[in-house]
Amino acid sequence: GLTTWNDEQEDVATELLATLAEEVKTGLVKTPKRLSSRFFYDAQGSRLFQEIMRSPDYYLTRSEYEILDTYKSELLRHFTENDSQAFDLVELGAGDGLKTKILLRYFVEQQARFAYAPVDISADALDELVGDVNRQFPDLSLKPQHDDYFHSLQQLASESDTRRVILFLGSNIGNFTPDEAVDFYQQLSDRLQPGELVLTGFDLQKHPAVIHTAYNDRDGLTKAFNLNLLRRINRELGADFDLAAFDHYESYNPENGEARSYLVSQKSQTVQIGALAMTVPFQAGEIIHTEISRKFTRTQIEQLAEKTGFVVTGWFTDSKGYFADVVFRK
Ligand code: AVJ
Repeated sequence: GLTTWNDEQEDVATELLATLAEEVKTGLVKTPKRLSSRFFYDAQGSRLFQEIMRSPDYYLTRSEYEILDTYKSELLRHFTENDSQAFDLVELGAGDGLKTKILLRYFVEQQARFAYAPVDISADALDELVGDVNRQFPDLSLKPQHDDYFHSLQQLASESDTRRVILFLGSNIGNFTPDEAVDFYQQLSDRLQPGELVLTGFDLQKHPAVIHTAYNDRDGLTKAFNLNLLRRINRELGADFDLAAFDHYESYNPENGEARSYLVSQKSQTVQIGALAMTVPFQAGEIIHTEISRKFTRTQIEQLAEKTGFVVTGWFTDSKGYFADVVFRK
């Protein structure tokens, strides 16, 4: 019933808070200091990310939007195996689902037989998405899940009566290290049955300046998004980070395709983290590494599929060739 569902959601929230504490405790004593980007998405962080997606400098969302809109009918043919088969659309890291709604609308219009199962680490983003999808597509069957990728993968049954199509859009894959990415697809591969699919949005390597600007936008949205992590730690762990004493810095290394976000301490200072009884010293100019956003080559993507037991059966790019949505078939 509803109570059970709410209890489960609360357990997830409690668990996420525990992992934030753990992350802060271990990450801020490392050299260099680090925090994980998975904690960006509290209510305010999710809102800031929505603003980033509308920024003229953050090309990723527009590129992927163009791809999904252009190739929605071809994607549906992939998803139904050309045979109007029923399927479950499981979306990992659904966020506000803006791009996915292009597909949902078209699939509903085409009377495809499918259910939508969005998974997201942000309860706020998920609530909004569920309300929105219910209003726009009242007849669509919805199975939302508040969780992180790791747990949701573990919950993915190794057998299902309905064909599953996993969506992992928006270059969320970019947050993984190369090893984590292999591990992620390996776990998916282990749980999917032959013929089941994964559609992933990969940001492609391109002129380094284009990438650098996307994470250093003119309106300071990425900066605010990055700094919000400190505000969250202040609120949830009783810390006293002075946000004005930290700056945002982005690096892009075109040799390995890694964009990295950092917070930079503007002065020598000490931060107290009440809930952890912890004192964290910062030197002037010292950094906290907060995010990796990896960019891929086509060869890397094909190798990733091959290494983890998938076959690339679809490759869709936008008109600028900035981004690719790629179908992996188990
Ligand atoms: C949501 C992980 C795809 O890495 O591009 C946007 C998050 N970080 N601006 C990305 C983000 C800074 C975004 N992902």
